[in-house]
Amino acid sequence: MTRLSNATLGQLSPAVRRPAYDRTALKPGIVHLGLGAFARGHLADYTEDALERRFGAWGITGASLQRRDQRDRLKPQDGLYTLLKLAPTGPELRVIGSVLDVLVAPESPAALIARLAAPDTRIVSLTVTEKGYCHDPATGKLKADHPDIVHDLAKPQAPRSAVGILVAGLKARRDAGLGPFTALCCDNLPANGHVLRGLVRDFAALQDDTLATWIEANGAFPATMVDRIVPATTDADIAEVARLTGLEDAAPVIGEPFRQWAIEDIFAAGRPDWHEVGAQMVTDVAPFEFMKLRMLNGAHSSLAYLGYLAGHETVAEASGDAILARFLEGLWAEIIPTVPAPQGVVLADYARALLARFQNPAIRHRTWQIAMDGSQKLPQRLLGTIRERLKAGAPIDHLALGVAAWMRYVSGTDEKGAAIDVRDPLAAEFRRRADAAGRHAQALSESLLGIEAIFGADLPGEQRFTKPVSAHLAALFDKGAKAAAASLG
Ligand code: CS2
Repeated sequence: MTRLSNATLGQLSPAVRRPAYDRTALKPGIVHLGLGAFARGHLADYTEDALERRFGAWGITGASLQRRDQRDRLKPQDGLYTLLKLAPTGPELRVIGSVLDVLVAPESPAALIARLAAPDTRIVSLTVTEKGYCHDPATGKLKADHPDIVHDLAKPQAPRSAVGILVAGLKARRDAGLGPFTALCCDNLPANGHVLRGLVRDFAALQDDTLATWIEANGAFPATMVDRIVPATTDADIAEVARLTGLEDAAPVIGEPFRQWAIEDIFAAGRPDWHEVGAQMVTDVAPFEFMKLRMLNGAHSSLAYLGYLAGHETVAEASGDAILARFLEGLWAEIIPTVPAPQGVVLADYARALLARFQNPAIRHRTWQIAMDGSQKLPQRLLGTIRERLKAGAPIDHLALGVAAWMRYVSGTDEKGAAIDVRDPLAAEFRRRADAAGRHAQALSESLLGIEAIFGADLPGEQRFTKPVSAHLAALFDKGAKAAAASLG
């Protein structure tokens, strides 16, 4: 089968939308760190729309921070790839042209730093996942003892971490007399722009105080809320895209039709006209962020743990299970009073729409994928909500079951006795604690609650939290996930 590329674009099936601008005239303006499926299904999709609407120098240079496979798949395709949007009513296809090139940081850190320092680079955006920020998830502070940070301080010209890369790029720009680029965090972190600004400044200060001061005075770190459900691409997806488009594409992206992007409108050197193609430019992202992280991601994680334990492979299956769907409704009822509604949004409607998105049968989003990296996700997805509920003296039964399900999951064995492939930077720590506690719910919950990087110093001493978590964990061990969820009524 013929491979997708500039030369073969004309052979695409007529049903596929393709770049409606002169791609040969597209110049780079954005560097994106962590060019995975999500960024290609979100930032690049919005940018594609913006380019079609008003052409400008906003081509994207992707950078992979670890592996070379993304570059190896996209290079032979001249950066082109298919976005397949799966609505319950049927597929929609588009080939995206906004990605011009992909660099692999470990192969040539100097090339990446040079691109960051190029005068035409105006935005450096990031999707490097929660753990990619080398910070303490409970406090948002840089972990100066993180191996990648230790490495980057010793070798600032060959950085491995996203923060080290940003600082190397900003330093090169300052030294060349250029202004900074805007660093645009597109990960699901709380107050993501603010957190990134602090991490970059603190890392810079460990090298050079004057650089930290320059970044503090001139840098721009807008906060964002990003949303689109984009599961990892599978071989079956690749085959389906080839069938639908008529061309082979080694790097398609599969996502839901829904997308949302709220951006704090503070850019150091301009931006694409994303606001003309659906992005919401706002002065305060916080209400959007609380709504999304707490209601979507909080529910996603809780459902991923309970659903995985109950034997459901995907979010659609888990949320289609009547008991777990009822659990989600109870969970949202606990979360909603902690969320300041963004203007014009009715949170009960948002919750209803979320359930429909989760239940989209065309999207195969694995519970196992969402269950990954819980240590980095729990604080902003569930624990902040729990703290606020406790302060208000409000019940937290459903939220506590979400936390207990995470504990049951990281104990490492499923309800049939099979091993769970727990992926998390703290997986070895969980293993040690689970081995010591066995299936003793109170011992295991006490032990895991003692991990300060997740639960902080306050929650382990809060009996209104620790008691229900431990009781739910006992129920999960004794009766299983579905019965534990059903018992909440
Ligand atoms: C998911 C998110 O993998 C996860 O943890 O909860 O990737 C989620 O699909 C996105 O945030 C949706 O915008």
